[in-house]
Amino acid sequence: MPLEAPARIVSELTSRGYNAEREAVTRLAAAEDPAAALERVLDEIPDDALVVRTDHVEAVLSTSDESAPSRSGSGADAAVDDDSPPTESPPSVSTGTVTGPGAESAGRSPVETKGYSSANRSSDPAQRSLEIVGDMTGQSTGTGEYDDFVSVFRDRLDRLGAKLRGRVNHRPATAIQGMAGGSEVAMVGLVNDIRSTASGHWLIELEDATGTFPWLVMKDREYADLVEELLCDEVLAMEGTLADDSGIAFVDSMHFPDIPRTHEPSTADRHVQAALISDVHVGSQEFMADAWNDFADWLHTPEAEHVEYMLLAGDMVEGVGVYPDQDEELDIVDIYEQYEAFSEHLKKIPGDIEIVMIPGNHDAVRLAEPQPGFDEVLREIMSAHDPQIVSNPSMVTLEGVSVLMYHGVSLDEVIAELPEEKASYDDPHKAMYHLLKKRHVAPQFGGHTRLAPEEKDYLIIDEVPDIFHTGHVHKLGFGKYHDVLAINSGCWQAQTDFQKSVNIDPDAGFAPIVDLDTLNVTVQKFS
Ligand code: D5M
Ligand code: FE
Ligand code: ZN
Repeated sequence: MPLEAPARIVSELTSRGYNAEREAVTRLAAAEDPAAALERVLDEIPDDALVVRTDHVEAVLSTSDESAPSRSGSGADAAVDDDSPPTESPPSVSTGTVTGPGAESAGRSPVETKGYSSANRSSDPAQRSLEIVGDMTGQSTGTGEYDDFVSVFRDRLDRLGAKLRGRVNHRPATAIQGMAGGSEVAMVGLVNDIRSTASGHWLIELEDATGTFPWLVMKDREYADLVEELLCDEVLAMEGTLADDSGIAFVDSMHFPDIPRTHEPSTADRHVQAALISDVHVGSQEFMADAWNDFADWLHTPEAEHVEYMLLAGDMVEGVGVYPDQDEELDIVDIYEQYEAFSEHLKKIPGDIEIVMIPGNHDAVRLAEPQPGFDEVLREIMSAHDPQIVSNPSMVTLEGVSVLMYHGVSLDEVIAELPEEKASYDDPHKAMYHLLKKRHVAPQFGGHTRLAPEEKDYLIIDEVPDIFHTGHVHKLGFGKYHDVLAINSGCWQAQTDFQKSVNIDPDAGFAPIVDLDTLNVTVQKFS
């Protein structure tokens, strides 16, 4: 087996029971004869060593002719000296206010070719900071009883309502009914029902802890356009004028919990990057192993030296029985074997990259959201790379930059319910903007998105994140909403028969890379 490519070296080492430092792998890849060098390293490594370290490799290379990295002809050179994997713009990528792939290839400084000295590597683990802020794993109290539904909606109304109550002079639903016709009124509530009237106006029923009250949006008012964005069960405030009989109010304005325009994102103090990916789907016949291996190889090159974090937003494996007839497209039919295979692919990622992962709807955790992180058995299977395994959704902070990770099942719903120009599969980040505006990752209950009622609503976007990362729709798109960077990562699965039947053309084999010091995004393509 040729061993020029770092990913193959990692596979070889892990198959023999070793993890390896990133630099150790890079040096092996650069040796004159990587396979021979690897054998010698394994011969000479202490018996109790579990990790192949750079000094193990150095010791071997410095006592042999293999010390000089070969500068021509070898595959390792191709991986390092070439102008990196192609970085072209996927058709659906919106560059928005973010540095797009085009800008990246034009303005990028030359690829580092100074050799393999560790001085060129930025990763000093001591400088890292990764904090898990929100993870509901182990916190689930839900029993699925009626009371849980009452408490989760009460919590939602309380906490999202708190973001609105200072902005309007609100009254409870029951108090509004008793006010004089013609009064100016306001209410904070959950959207209970949205109906169009025979004359083309909109009737929106809001519910609070005291009861419900109907609000009428006239079709010619400027706010009529916003009605198309509303989802049942979201929390908002309405202001308006009571009708003469006080039985209904005419809407003058609508207010959403939203991201304050004053939000200023935090950034890292040094140049450090994170790869944001999702939807690997190992076990599917369409899993793109070659693209994944190219990605893993690239992470071992100096061009990727600043990539110190990798966030995986769900659908690690294809799963079993997720959709009808899915078994016809499975490459691995056993769910545990799928995770074993995924784990092998994960091991190819440099060992010094910090990984955080949340589950998705194809993963072997409960389907209803919030989804707790993987159980002990699966954690054990995936333990080699020591990833942080947290719930869907979760908030993590990377060197001061907060990232809300959510798999994204509700995006299907947002895209289905909203008009094309406001949310579409081609611009998945715009669908994400609506979740940010509603400050909730899955507002609508009872549709596609299965929700598990808990005492607390874990799906509320309580703190404003600096980055919002989702996946699921297998489309790449990113942009900024009130200075929050929204990124929907693509996938590592080629088009499935189902996707073909509904004309979904996935963005497969792309890795968006975020500069944590500037929140600029570049896209690496591996397919
Ligand atoms: O979802 C990938 C995307 O494709 C997401 O937008 C849902 C959609 N999808 C895929 N298969 C189906 C079926 N069988 N029914 C409905 N929607 C589907 P993923 O979570 O990766 O399957
Ligand atoms: Fe997926
Ligand atoms: Zn999914």
